[in-house]
Amino acid sequence: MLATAALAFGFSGQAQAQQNAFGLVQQTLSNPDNEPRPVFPVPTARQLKWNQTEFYAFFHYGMNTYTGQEWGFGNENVNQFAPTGKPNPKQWLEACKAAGMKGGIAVVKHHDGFCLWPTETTDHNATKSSNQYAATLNIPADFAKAAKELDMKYGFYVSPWDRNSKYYGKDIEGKSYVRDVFLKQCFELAHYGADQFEMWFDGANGGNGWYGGANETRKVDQSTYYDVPNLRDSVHKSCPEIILWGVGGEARWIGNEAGWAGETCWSYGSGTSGDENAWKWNAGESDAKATTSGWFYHDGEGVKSAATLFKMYLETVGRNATLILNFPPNKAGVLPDQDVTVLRELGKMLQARLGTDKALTATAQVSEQRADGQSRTYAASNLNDGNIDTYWAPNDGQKQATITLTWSEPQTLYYVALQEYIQLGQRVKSFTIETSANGTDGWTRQGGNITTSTIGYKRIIPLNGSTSDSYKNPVTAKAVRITINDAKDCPCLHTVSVF
Ligand code: FUL
Repeated sequence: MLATAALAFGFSGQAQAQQNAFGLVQQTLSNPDNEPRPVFPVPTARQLKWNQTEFYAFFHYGMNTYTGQEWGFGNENVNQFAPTGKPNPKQWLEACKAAGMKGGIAVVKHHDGFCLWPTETTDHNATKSSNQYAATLNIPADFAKAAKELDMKYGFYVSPWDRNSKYYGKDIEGKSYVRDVFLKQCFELAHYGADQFEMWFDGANGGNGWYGGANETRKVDQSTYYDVPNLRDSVHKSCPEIILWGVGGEARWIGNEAGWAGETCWSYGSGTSGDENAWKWNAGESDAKATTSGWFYHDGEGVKSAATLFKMYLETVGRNATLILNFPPNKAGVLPDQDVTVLRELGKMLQARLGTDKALTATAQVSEQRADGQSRTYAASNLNDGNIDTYWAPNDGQKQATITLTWSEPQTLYYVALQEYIQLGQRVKSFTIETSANGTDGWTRQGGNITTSTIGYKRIIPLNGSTSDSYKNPVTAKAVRITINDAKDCPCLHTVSVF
């Protein structure tokens, strides 16, 4: 007798389990869409969505804004938190939206343990300050509301390390810091919006602090202390799309705070380049300061130029990392005018340089495309149809390929951007970009000495080979050719853009 049972599989439709004539169970994987086999690791749905946020803001605001510290000790008097105006998260986010950012993360508790919302977990919080704007302050509520109004993504930075709490690293009086303070704070924050995209858990950990007056040094083992698996599962129940960054283990620190990722950058492993052979998806996020001194606002704070920030963008978002760029609100709880101006300039620069995709008007051709499936094709035109859900791929095992975009008239070109269909894994290991003035021959390699190895979620190559001076000496060409020289398996790209 033949028994059939359908099993749900993540990728290629269904697996059929069948008993053969000898009574043994055979499994055949049906793949009606003829999709390429995945190259593991692959991102979870929430990791993919998080990656699509690309460029977002960081706002360091809190007790340190008023004490001039970067790492408060935890012994501050709550009255030192003294805004000179009503803190206005909508103004922060609005200014960053003008720069093309898609969201923001607000620091609502830094290492000093001072919380910017009415929490049940500690009296070291803003609402205990006698300042007129503090009593009713609730940054998470206002921030979430503003983000929704502006159609931006949002999330919170809550420091695991707490230099104020007497329970930190020491379970006393029947209380546990992790259970009764930290996890509770995370759950309180989770309730400020089910659609949060990231919760930021800094790695700075243990050391000296006030700790309720003990004034000593306490160390914890961060790999076990914070009960991360429990935290992750519980927060995901309220906020299914949230990525728990850093200590949370769902996205990684890019390894520097200077706003650059490696030219080679794998979405697994650690550091600036990742590790081609690591087993767990762990895409990079680059955290960088847009201003000239601290993460928090300090008197005399300057701001970097739009040109410097544009370079950072190319070296992070353009190298398969996300960019979280810090703009610290000042003592009045708003972004200073100079920051707002630079953000506007940056937005204009991004729009002028990377805003109009010339690939959309080109004809795309490829060296090979795999056979159509029932509801998918793998045609070259999927690369420039403006749709991130369609992709091109050659046959399984085919690790070399070319993609050519041709225009009927010569084009002035500065950048090429490539995007892999990472749902099936990060695959490309080496590629080259060439242009042709007449569209058929005289192919010239572009991109100077830039290492054109990985692509990943997104790679942007300035054709003149310079990230610091990329909008200079454009190429005039009727065709662009991308050659994939090597990949882990057949390459799968959903978009080629040319600017
Ligand atoms: C670091 C922290 O120690 C800094 O104060 C800041 O918050 C930065 C973004 O992360 O590790």
